[in-house]
Amino acid sequence: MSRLVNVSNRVILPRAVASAGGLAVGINAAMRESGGLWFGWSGRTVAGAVQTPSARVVRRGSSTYATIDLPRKPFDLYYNGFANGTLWPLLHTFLDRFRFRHEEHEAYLEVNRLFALALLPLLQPGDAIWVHDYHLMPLAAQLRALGVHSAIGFFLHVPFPGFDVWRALPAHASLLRALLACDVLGFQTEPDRVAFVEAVRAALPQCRISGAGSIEVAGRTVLAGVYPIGIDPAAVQAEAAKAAGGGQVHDAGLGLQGRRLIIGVDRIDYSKGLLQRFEAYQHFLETAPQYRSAVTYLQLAQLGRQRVHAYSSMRRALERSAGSINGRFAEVDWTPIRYVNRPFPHETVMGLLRLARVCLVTPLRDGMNLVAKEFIAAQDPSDPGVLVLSDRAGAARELRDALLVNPYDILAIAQALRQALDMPLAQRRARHARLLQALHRHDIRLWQTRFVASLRASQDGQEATGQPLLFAATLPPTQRTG
Ligand code: ADQ
Repeated sequence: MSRLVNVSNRVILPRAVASAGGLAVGINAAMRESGGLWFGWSGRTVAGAVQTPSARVVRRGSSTYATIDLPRKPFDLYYNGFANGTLWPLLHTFLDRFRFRHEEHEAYLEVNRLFALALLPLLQPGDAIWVHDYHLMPLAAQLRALGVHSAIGFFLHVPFPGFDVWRALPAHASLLRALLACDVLGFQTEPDRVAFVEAVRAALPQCRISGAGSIEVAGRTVLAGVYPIGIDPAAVQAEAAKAAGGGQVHDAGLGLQGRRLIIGVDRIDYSKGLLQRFEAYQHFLETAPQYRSAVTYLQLAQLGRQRVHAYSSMRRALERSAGSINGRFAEVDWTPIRYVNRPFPHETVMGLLRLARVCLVTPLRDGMNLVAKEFIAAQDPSDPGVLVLSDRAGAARELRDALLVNPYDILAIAQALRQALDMPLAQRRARHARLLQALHRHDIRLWQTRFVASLRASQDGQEATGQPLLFAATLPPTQRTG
């Protein structure tokens, strides 16, 4: 079987200090499944003139990790500028945070070219190349320009917006054209795939689009499919149970002193709806005083992208909000909200999720959201907690038995929080059992095997298997009860 080559902006070596980020979780799982090569940035930048970096290669078991350092100035314009100042807000439909600067766009193309040049000598004939996420949209086209004929797939971990939003990007057509240098394009949900295909239809009229998700461009066929990312429920369950049995998580449990734990676990990002969530918690404490002193809200919020202004100002706003909630409601023996910026090992986070009676996952927009899935898997099935989930997260399409909320609706979140805390055990168990089934139906293994099968099928010129998955995808996003 041909070798799988994963490419992402950042490579995380196994057993590196825990890093928050769904992409790393996903690629690690893909590497465990099939071995192969993972290529990307090392996390280091270097001063001086731009030149083609050469990769540092490390082997661990059946996997090889190849990392490159990147020149500081273009890296900053590429990563903090175009990737996270332009594409991230655009793809999440936050046009008010979107900006476009020509020099950042040029640096983005330049860094993608450096990726392609550094990857080229590592490639072997017959490799299947899987490129991850919005940082590397032009990479396939750059590789083709260097003469690479291997099968190339691209998976977008974040949403794809409607064309009216996408076209705000001056380079919208050229980026679409670059993506069509791939053989397979993967999306988290059917609406993301449809939005992408519609953007191609509108911006590139020379492409022919068939109902089955094939796009014909210059005599080639590109498959646009849906591959919702999942987790390994059994592994999370085991990790959570182990972590809850001792150490830090056990101590945290004792520290609750019988109070029920409400938890949130996110990277600090305006897309995660943290400010609205804090406001909803404040409203909950105001309007349901009987819960004061009876609950503790723990929010793990890992810092990142601090060189992007929107992120540093979000951090300050969250500190102010948590401080003001505590100032207003705290008692000498009760802290309403514990807001923690420190990263924790994955196992500890899973253990804390298991301790919680309610998990608040309320992004304003999210490609999938793995925390929602991890929370379900981490629960004790005999006494499970309740998930309050944004209907604007990709995960809401599968996790219909969560309490679904509009993340902008503060009152609805506060109301769902009360409903979750009051939910009888029988209902919690029934919902949890159905949610767990949904996790097993679309786990991480299926994500990786379906995508790789599509990629290899395109390599063999066979019909690929990226048809949309129709779970609860067609149901309206209303809340179920019972
Ligand atoms: P992210 O936006 O990073 O991922 P998410 O899917 O929730 O979001 O994954 C975060 C991961 O990091 C989870 O495994 C979580 O446990 C971990 N994590 C988060 N905060 C942490 C903390 N404070 N300490 C330790 N670990 C923490 C992107 C997209 C998502 C998509 C994933 C995967 O934005 O929509 O689900 O990729 O495709």
